[in-house]
Amino acid sequence: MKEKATADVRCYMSLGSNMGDREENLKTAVRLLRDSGRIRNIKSSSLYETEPVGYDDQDDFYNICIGFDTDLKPLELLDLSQAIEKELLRVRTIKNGPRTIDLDILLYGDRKINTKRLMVPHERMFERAFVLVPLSELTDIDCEIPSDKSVRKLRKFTF
Ligand code: PH2
Ligand code: MG
Ligand code: MG
Repeated sequence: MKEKATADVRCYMSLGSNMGDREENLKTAVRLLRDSGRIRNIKSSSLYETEPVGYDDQDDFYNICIGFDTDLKPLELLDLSQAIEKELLRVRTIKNGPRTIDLDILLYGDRKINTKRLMVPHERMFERAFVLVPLSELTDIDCEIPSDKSVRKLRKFTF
């Protein structure tokens, strides 16, 4: 019997960069997600410049959020994200510190996932304006947006 294809799930991700060519890093990451062939109908928020949250002594970030459909399972999506971070030469040094690229899974359909490797919804997303402001361009989110750090809309983001 032919195996039934897995249905696509709508997911949301936050992407950030504060090292090197920030916009190009975001573009490369989104293209690599698309070129995996497992991610469809990608819609991006505008591009934002944002003050660092958590660890202050670093450059401002460029942040976007994207929404897409995928047949990847949550941990497969995490593996793909981490492979892309590796490809863009992300080196993990300081926690919350500078990075060429960071891809965080925010929402995976309406699933709640609580494993050692992956928490969905993302555990800190509701404390972060740099996530919530771009995300609110893509989907209705009913929550308060913190205003302690600046989140400045720059322009439309194309990849
Ligand atoms: N990512 C962090 C910590 N702080 N601040 C901003 N503005 N943007 C980020 O993407 C970001 C951050 C950890 O991943
Ligand atoms: Mg992050
Ligand atoms: Mg991360």
